[in-house]
Amino acid sequence: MAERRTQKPAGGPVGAVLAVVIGFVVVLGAWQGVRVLTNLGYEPTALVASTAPAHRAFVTLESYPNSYPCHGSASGAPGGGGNPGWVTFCPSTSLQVPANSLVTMTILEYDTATTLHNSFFDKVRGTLGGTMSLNGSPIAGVPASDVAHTFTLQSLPNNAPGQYLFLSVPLVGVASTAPNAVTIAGHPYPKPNVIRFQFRTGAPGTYIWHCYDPCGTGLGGYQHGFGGPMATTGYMAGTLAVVG
Ligand SMILES: [Cu+2]
Repeated sequence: MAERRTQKPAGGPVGAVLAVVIGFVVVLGAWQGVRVLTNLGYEPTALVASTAPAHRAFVTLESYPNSYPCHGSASGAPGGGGNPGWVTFCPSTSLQVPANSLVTMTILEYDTATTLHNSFFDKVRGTLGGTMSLNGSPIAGVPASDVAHTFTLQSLPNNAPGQYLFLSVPLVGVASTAPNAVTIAGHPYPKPNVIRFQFRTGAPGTYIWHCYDPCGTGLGGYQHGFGGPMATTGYMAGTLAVVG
């Protein structure tokens, strides 16, 4: 389980005023988030309607506990590739979206959780409204123990200031007891969690994205889980090309 920070209550009248102000900001923030997600829902109609068609993009990814759905086999046998047991994103980790655009991203999460090493990544960061929707409900974060993978997008070293981009969302795992519900590439999977969020792109450029959940193999201690698929583009790492 992740460590939880507890906050001491501030004492005296200053503390009381501060508490009211903080409470107001929290309520305002929550309202803003819900307002944005009311538009978002499953069809972000209002936000999309206010954005010219040329500047909208929709990206769908899936994440699986193994590689059968999207890695082929060199031997010609059905699916899985060289490491069928590796966790992976599908159908491709090479993404492309238009510059200066509103991107709506949907991720179908079929894997179970592995507790994060770093609870920075259990919060939603850098998306429109600071929120994402989980099966249609807006959330801003989850317990670190609920996370299966993260989708963390960032600039490459030496990107120009107009090409700075950072966002991270926790991809909530399905329950380990969830029954199988679908068959993909001949293999059974549970009903996925549907995660949706939006972000805006700026100037054309190349960006990278990565999972920061220790879902991989190899290494040990606090490095545990950061080898194998976590160290391989096409599995838990990819690129985002923003094109003009
Ligand atoms: Cu992962």
